[in-house]
Amino acid sequence: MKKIALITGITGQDGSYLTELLLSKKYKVHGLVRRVALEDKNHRLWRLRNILEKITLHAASLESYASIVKLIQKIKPHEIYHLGAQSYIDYAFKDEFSTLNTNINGTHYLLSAIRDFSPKSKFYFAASSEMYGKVLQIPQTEKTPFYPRSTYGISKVAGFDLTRNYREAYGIFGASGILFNHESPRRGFEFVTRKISHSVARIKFGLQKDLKLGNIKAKRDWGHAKDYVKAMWLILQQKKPDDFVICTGKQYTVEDFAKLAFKYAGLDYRNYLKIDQNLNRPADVQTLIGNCSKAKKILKWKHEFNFKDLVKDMVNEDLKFVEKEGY
Ligand code: GDR
Repeated sequence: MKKIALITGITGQDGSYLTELLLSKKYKVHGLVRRVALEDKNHRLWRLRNILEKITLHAASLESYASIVKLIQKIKPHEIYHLGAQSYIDYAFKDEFSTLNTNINGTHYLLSAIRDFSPKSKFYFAASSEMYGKVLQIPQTEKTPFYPRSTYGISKVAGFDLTRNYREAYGIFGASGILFNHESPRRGFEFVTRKISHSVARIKFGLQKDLKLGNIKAKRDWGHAKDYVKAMWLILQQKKPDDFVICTGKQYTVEDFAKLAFKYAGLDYRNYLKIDQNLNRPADVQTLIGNCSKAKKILKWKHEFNFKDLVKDMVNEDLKFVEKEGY
């Protein structure tokens, strides 16, 4: 019998790569999407356009417990990957209320529905390095205390704790991947790496004059999303549910990313990069770097793409994108 997976956030970067991975492993893949996404396929489902025929999408809402229960009862998934969330940090500052509501309640509704209607379903929670925020330890591991710096980070700590609590209190297979930043050509344009690679391509084709960034001294541990979705799958294939840091263990600044991206396009970043203080966040996460020894040992996971491979992939794909689409 084919394994059945349900993915929330299937239309996003990670959702699309995870779907491709699960299809290659012969899963039957279902996705929870907002009704508007089904009504506006070209715009909202672009990352899934080559595999739409192979998957089943269901209109439901992470804000409605009833719709989640109905879906879980109908599909009876073996594995649930909960990736759906309001995940853009700037927006979390602009709308704290909906970030907290959607992110915390969505996770809680899913866990509660699993406990009451599908207790054998394995549950993956997309936790985040944002939970470490103003870091209390370098590098960060599964044992590092959390110090979130935004409602987004706070909502992820709550989801992480809920997942652990359901595991301990009700025996649910609930596991979290604490994923550090992971990027790709499918990243949304609002995140800094895609903003950089897309702007570089636009500058190269004469569509844009400069690139405005905020805090370019922020340091991140950046990996490729294609590598990271493999870790999600591995986490649910273990005998026992557990939590894992997923990272590369290497750190670069936003400026390093920009410098290299311009270089790959044959441009000198000093001629184009401008600082705009308006892009600074009320509270930013200055430095993140993980240690994923546990994932290496237990999951046998390792990353394939290094920082240079990642920047090159994003710039090359955006050069092709801008040339083809003209924007
Ligand atoms: P992040 O990603 O907040 O780390 O969260 P983002 O790419 O938005 O920011 C990274 C760093 O770059 C600085 N920065 C800018 N950021 C954006 N978006 N735009 C700019 O112009 C800019 N200039 C400088 C930011 O201040 C920040 O320090 C991402 C999200 O995907 C989360 O959902 C996820 O949980 C974490 O990564 C791991």
